[in-house]
Amino acid sequence: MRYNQRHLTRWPTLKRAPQRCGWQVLILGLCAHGGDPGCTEEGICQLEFFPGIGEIQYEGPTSRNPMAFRYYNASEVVHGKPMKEWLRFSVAFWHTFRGDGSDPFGSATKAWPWEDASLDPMEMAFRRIRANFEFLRKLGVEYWCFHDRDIAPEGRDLAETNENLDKVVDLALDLQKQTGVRPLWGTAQLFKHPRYMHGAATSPQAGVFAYAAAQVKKAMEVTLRLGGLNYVFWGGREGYHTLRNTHLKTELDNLARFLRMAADYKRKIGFKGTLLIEPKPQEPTKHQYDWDAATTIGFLREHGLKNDFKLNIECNHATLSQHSCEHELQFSSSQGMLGNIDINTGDPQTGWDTDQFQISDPVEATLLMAVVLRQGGLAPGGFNFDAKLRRESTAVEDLFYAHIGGMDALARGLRNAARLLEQGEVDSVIQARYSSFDEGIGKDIVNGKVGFKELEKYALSHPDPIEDLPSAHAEKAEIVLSMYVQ
Ligand code: XLS
Ligand code: NI
Ligand code: NI
Repeated sequence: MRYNQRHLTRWPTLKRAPQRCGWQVLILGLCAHGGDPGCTEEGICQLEFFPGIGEIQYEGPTSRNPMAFRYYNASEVVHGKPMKEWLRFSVAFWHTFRGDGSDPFGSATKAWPWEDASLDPMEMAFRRIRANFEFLRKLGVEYWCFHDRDIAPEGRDLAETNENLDKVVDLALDLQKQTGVRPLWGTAQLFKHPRYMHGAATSPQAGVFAYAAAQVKKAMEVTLRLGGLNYVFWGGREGYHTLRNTHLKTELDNLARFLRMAADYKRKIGFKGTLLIEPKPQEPTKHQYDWDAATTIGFLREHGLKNDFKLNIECNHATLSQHSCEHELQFSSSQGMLGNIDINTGDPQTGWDTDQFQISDPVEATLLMAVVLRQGGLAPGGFNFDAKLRRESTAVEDLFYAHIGGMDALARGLRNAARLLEQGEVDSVIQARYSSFDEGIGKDIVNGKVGFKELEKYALSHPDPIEDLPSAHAEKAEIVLSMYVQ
């Protein structure tokens, strides 16, 4: 999008006189790749995409400053670890640096200062990468997530596309070295290009399967090169529009073949990160095979892939599949399969993947963080903000407000969840409810000492259990929870 007058007035970055900018010279002063106009050879930085915004500070819960953290204090130890280790926040490159506000009913609304349609696509790619690292540094976030195609443009053929990706990755690697930032995960975009209209790994065309495999191979290699900690598979087109033209079993078997090849290749190149599958029930397809956590784990078990993959649970996908995010986390965690969270929220009135920042629901944040604390954290996974601004939020400050709000909500949830676990009150309510399995016949059931015959004998010789069936105290349990939500 062309840099228009309105934004030049508001963000006069490109018109400012060059200035020395300390540490930013390191970040923004790299000129080695593609002749980016961002700086001179003397390391004078001309490009700053978020001028006037410094590093975001922690000011505590009484602060009235929306540009400060009220709950997130990166180094503060909560429940035995610094907050940043529990939370491991990541910025999603596609939403933050490629999101333009367009939707199926309207065109782009944002005119971000790094976009300049007069530049060649590779120069544009370099500018976005620089903007990403400036944003991460100012926000105090140490991880980022990307799709291959949102960081680098496609070339004339796959070979040129791979070269483009390598050049952008070279720049990202330089900037990473200076900042210590790493990818939380990388992924291949197998849903946007029309070649994937029938699916990628589940396409009825073998050539498309092969192309998708080549794309994932390359995306895994660059994720490894960048020191990425995980690699994600989201099957945006792995599903169907109608069963009238779909061979369900062939598609599912091919999906399993594809994932097995990916796991084999991971071992071959020595990528130590976790492979993650991100369930989503529908959108863009009517039915996606990785419907929810239970379906996905069942599929992995069926195909002997359970030890090679974990899940990346996205909250808005959880609600699209008619679950709560807490349910999806608890279910995955109970199977030892919770690897990462794409943190966002949906809108109950809208009913699609609105990918909103979860800013104002401390109850949900507390419940999610309780699952994470109970399993001892998410590492090497973390919380990726797979979330975008509303279409009408068009100022660059909004990118900061959104992420600050999202980070603070989870930090608040973390503080609450830590108290909740440390006091043990909620857990003891649950434990008490199942205490009949700790002794007597309950213990025998758990230990496999009895079968139907022994249980019938027990039932015939004991009073009907209805006589002392305890209350579930559901409302009391909610009151106890509410005592911990601050
Ligand atoms: C879309 C997905 C996508 C994945 C990465 O709904 O959430 O953004 O996280 O491909
Ligand atoms: Ni996601
Ligand atoms: Ni999503």
